[in-house]
Amino acid sequence: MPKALNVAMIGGGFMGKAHAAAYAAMPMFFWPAPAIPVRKVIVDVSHELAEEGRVRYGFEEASSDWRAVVRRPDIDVVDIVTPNDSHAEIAIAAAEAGKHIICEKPLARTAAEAKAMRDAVGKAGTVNMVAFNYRRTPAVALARKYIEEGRIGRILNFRGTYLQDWSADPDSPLSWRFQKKVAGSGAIGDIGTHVVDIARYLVGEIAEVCALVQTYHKTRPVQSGGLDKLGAAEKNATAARGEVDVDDEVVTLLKFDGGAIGSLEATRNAYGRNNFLTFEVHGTGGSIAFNYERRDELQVMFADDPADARGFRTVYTGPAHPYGSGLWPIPALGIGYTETKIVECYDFFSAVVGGIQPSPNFEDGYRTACVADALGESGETGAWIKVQQ
Ligand code: NAI
Ligand code: SOE
Repeated sequence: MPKALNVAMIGGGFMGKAHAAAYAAMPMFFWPAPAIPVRKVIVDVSHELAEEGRVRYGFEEASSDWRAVVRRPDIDVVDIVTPNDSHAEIAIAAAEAGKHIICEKPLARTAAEAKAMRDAVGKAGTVNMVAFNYRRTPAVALARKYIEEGRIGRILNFRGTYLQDWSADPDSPLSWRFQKKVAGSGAIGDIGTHVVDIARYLVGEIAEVCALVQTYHKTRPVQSGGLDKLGAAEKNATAARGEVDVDDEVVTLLKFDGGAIGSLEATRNAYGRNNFLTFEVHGTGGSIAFNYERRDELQVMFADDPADARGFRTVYTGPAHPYGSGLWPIPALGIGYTETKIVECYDFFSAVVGGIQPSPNFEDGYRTACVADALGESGETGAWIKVQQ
């Protein structure tokens, strides 16, 4: 039987729900499971919230003291699903206590914070992962497989977008995602980093950026409560307004270490776009296109297709593709957000049991944070900025 490993999950909001669902479901999909994640303790800011999370998400215990919990000898894994300002403090304490850590993205508010986290897990020698789950969509992993196999040839260009509209309304609430001291940055860190992670996964390190960064709505109505209601649930034009000190949108050119070029756009103000995370990769041997809103599908064109059959084909992911053995038995039954988190959970526990570092780990999270910092600096100065590495 797989070994049971005790998880302490810090935070019980949107990602608390996603991670708890993945802990419960992972062994049902991937069997034999690398380990059985035991939902041991959930921590939130108050005992009432933690207790609600315990009942709702199936944890054995509830606590409002993460410092005490991460030191407990019976805890194997610390899962950080709090807003960005607490990632570093919790992760460093968990590393010092010798725990394996999975931390939500962005790894931290700045590259300096991310570096301290990377150094702490390096010193501890424990397994660490940053939860950029979109690269675990089977179609995205399939794109990587084609690229690794050389089927797209040498990569010339990467074009990535992440477009949402949940904050397009200027009266949608000012949550922690619009406060620099909590979030670090706006669209850059929140969603741009997902594209950076995919770009690094598929193409390699980003060497230089030249970005335009805009904040369209400088104030928003202050939101009640700590949970981010992500725009739609509370629109109150009469509430007191607070200052937005993060970016709404970033548009950038990219130069990669390996010689490829590209672009990235990220905004949460694009009316009509929901979770429009897309990329197109052009190589000397073909092209690949993906849109998360149609995440069962990968569009592929191979340059050596017969002349009378040239064009994109649609590959529906299924058992023949990455993670297919654990997911559903027929292509296009439907991959959802939860499946990406189940796969992430599977890869994380496989790494813990196998004693290897998964990818993306804190080193990757740090490098992505360096790109995010460079985007912010380029937006301010208007200059091409070399990414610190
Ligand atoms: P949320 O606002 O829905 O929930 C945050 C939770 O953390 C709340 O329960 C809050 O009370 C709790 N919390 C805050 N400070 C705490 C502390 N010091 N100790 C214990 N609990 C604390 O936030 P959400 O959307 O779940 O975001 C959490 C993290 O996950 C962020 O870093 C965010 O960027 C990331 N995220 C990642 C996604 C992905 O697709 N990988 C999707 C959504 C969020
Ligand atoms: C809000 O933009 C958000 O919840 C991000 O924080 C997540 O990372 C993204 O996956 C979904 O949208």
